[in-house]
Amino acid sequence: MRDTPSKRIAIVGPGALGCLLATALCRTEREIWVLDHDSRRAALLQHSGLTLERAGRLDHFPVQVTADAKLIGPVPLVFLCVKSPALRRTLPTLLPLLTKKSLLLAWQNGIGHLPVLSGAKLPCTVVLAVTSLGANLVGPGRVRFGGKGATSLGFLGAASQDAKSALQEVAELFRMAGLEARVETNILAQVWNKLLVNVGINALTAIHDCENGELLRNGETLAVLRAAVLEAASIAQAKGISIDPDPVERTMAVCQATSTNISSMLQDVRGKRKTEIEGINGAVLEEATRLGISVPVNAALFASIQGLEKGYLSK
Ligand code: KPL
Repeated sequence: MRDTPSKRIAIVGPGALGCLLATALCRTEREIWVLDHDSRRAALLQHSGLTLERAGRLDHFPVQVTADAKLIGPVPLVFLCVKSPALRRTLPTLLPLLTKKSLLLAWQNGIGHLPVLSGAKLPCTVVLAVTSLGANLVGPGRVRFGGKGATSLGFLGAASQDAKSALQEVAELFRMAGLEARVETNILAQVWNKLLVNVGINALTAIHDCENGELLRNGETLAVLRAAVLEAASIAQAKGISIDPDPVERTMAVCQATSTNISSMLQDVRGKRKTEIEGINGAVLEEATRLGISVPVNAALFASIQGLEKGYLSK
């Protein structure tokens, strides 16, 4: 028998992170539904389920997968795991899932999604989820664990007392699923802390077609990583955002912790998809231009990825 809808969680987008979170949450007694805009893939995953590869082990998880949000219906918890370029077209399709009591957790990298979410007239409460978990999609519905990482959760805008209690329960649910999670009052600082990591890792791994850990083993890439992160940190400081100290060391630590991971941007480039570059190095460049600060390394990384995208998207 199916659980009541109040136990249902909808995960939007069966990409690497969406699949990883779905498989982790299958360990709780919640009913996991995956919403996929691609109805053929949805039918395939509904039939074959999701597979997690971790430490040489394969675990299989049957989940409900559909392309029709109405089949899922209103749920208390929605994980929005599509990449930021797909956000605008995805938000209107979520309306059947959302009520004023729903929490919508947005997992996008960078900062490009913030104005889109703030400007969307959604009936629910929006939560930003910032994670350094690593995940690689190795086939439809098949995800390889790419490294442990903590997740920070915090509200995009004002939140009611009920929403605050619901978010504490989400953090508890994460712990039950074996994931590290905490609720933050200043989530914007965490968004920028993560942005700085993505600024240093994502474009460089995509340009050099290498695993995250490789950036540490090459003097040249390490110098670019350092310069890009320091430029972005200077923008955060100019904006009065209280990022954590030592952003370069933190970025290097993430490279180490996810050393065999293929960054999400490299996965996108290999899959010939639009990347999140506009919301990462592109957003740093945009903020810098507004502030009249020069960020040549971020500008060069932005231009290189746009060049790669142009090569395969125009075909
Ligand atoms: O967030 C990531 C990504 O690939 O987008 C990191 C943390 C760099 C892991 O690969």
